[in-house]
Amino acid sequence: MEHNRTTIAGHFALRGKPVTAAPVATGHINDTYVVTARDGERAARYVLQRINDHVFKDPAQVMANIICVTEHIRAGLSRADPALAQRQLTVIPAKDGQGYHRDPDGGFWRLYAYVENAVTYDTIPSVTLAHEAARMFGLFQRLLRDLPPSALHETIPGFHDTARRLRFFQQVLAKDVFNRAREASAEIDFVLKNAALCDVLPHLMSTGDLPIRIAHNDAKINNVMLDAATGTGVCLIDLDTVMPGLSVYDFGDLVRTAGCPAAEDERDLSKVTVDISLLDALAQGFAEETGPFLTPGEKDHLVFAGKLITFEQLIRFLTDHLAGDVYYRIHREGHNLDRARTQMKLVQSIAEKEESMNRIMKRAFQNSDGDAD
Ligand code: GN1
Ligand code: MG
Repeated sequence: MEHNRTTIAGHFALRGKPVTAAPVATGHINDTYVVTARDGERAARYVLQRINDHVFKDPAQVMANIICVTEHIRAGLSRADPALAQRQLTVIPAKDGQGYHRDPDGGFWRLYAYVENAVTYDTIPSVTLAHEAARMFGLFQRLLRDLPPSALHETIPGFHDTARRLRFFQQVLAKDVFNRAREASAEIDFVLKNAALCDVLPHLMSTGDLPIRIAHNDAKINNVMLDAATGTGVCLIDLDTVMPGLSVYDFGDLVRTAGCPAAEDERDLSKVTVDISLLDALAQGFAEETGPFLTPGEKDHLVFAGKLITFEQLIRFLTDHLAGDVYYRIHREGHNLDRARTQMKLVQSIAEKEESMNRIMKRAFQNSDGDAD
């Protein structure tokens, strides 16, 4: 059912009266609107989102996580960089004090203050911004080091359990309800042949080489806001999946989305290759913040995680294509298959360049101040 978005926004403790709510076409999961509220002469902007409760089964837990993490980050920054602390994502509570509002149909809505004078990029525009984006994900890890992972709910269980994703893929493939497997046979074969990739990180978690930390878990390039004028990092957004995880997942998603200049759904696969100068910038930016505390096991698996997270994303897009596009919002027929093909090409490119990429990572961590090794 359609809901009047300005009325929904009026249920939150914002300043003034919401007058407009314009849809924003971004993200594959939630519905997003920019709300303008007027208070006499003054106008302020907010971001209103309807949380997808098919994907997030317990939106109240999602909001509890986000409030916990944003408050922790703001407190952590308040002394070192008070101006930056002011520009962090801020949840505006509902008038009843909750972190969300429920509409009459039971839908969950939330409101954030709009982060002004900041931009996001769907593809990476320069090595300078790649460095800064990776530094921001590193800073995120650093600021959350003293928050125990157990403080957060696991809002989507097994989110980066690639073996579980693979099992689900196999179930969907066995049914092939839409008869789409035939045209995707190359991608299906690739997934099945590379299944062993799924087992590497779980083993290292069990030996303690990869500690559980708080991770963003959706570390796409367009989830970092950069100052519109200077390009300096402002904050991370889309904190829905912030929960216990691995630091290498976040770097891995950066390799996927910022280590290659092409879009996630680029159809010209000749453009889908790892750019070593971008990888170098990502490595340096991430090492700058995390060098002093990442374990040797983590440092050694950052590039592998790039391959794995891209492989996982291949599995997820391909599964959704076979299942009839039920999870990711699509904008054209075959969109999920296109996305899957792009991921497959990128996995192949990472595999080809893996050794030189690992050398770059090693150098970046050796050069970062306070290296603990
Ligand atoms: C989804 O929220 P959005 O659209 O940025 C997905 C991520 C995927 C990503 C692929 C909760 O993220 O895991 O990596 O699409 N989020 C969820 O672009 O499934
Ligand atoms: Mg998301």
